[in-house]
Amino acid sequence: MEIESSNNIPMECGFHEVEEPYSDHTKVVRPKSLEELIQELHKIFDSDKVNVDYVKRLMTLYISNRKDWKKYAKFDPHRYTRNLVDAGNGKFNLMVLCWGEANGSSIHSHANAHCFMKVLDGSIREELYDWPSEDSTGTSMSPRQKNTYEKNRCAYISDEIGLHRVENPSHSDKAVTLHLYSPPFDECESFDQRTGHKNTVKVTFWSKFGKRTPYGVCATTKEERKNAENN
Ligand code: CSS
Ligand code: FE2
Repeated sequence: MEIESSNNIPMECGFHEVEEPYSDHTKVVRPKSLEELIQELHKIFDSDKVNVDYVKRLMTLYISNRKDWKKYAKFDPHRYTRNLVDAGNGKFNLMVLCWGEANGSSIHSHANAHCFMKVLDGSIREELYDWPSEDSTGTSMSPRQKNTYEKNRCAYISDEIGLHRVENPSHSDKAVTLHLYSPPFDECESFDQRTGHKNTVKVTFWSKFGKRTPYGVCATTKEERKNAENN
């Protein structure tokens, strides 16, 4: 008769190396919904160290389902909109960006934040640029790389990688993207492609948590609110 023994269960030893959670991007589990994705993001960003590959993989694995995000998909006929989905306990902002046919951004930086961009619908074209140097002042900027991201793909950029311009290349279809910025920011720099000159610009929300932001109240920070009141 065989006696079941617990000897084959590895003993917890006080000195073995404990792997940091959320550090191995080959072990990411697919989130079944946007809600599950958000729950995971909260856990990951609870820690101060964030593994970029892990977050990118997690966002890629979520299979876009319109039902999950349609309440955030609010379009403006003239330009792309930014719609806040989750304020990430102050650690990150998660938002849905809605790009009408042929809508695009300016060339811009990301305020020292990590920027993850997942395509929820349509496709997105990105042009990557180097930061203009002192000697290049007054000359036009040309892209060093062009990427196209199809539905469910996830891109990543930071100020260390460079600047970019993002656009919906389609003249017949809309595009929707999910962006995570950590830490959150409310202004960034926008560049004039012809001269490389930059301006600081405020970024605002078209809606928050599915509700259209009332005029003059799109501010998230105290200072932003004060500015809005003074304008
Ligand atoms: N950074 C732009 C979108 S392209 S990543 C924005 O937040 O409006
Ligand atoms: Fe961007």
